[in-house]
Amino acid sequence: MWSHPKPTCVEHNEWDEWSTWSKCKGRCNSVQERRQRTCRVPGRCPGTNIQRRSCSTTTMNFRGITYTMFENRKNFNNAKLHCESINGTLAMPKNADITEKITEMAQTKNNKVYRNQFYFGLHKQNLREPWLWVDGTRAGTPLSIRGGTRNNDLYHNWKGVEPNNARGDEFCGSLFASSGGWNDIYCD
Ligand SMILES: [Ca+2]
Repeated sequence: MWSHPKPTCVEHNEWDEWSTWSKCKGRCNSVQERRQRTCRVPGRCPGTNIQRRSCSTTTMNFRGITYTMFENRKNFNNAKLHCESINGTLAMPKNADITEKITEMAQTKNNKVYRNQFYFGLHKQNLREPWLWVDGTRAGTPLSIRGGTRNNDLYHNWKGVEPNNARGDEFCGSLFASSGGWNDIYCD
């Protein structure tokens, strides 16, 4: 017996390769990134030359907790309210393992977010008050901090000279996507 081989097909078109994805741009819940490609021979390029996709969220499960990273900018209070509206809280990385996982999540998608920092569940009322997690428990501060209350036996991951209160009203915690280090930053 003999039968014909099956065909092998190649799709002919004249598209160049896709560009890399752009930076995330947009407002509120419509932040998008895009990529594009060019057609070498007009009329021989089926499909679209621009693709867009949402930048909105990245999700991860770790030790029974679901962490979601939102890439749409919000001030601290609105970020906190948003987490509460989906029956959660701002993330509280109370040990190195969680900090590491959250940092991985921040890096998987991009380093494209505004100033490459994410709010998480750490804040203080004013200069003299201690750093608190959003569940009301205390977080650590380094020995070198001026003012405030020192809690050196508690875990912290402040980066370098942080918390430095550089702007005078840096009472909310943010995480550098690049390193996982913490920074004190303004809340609005
Ligand atoms: Ca700072």
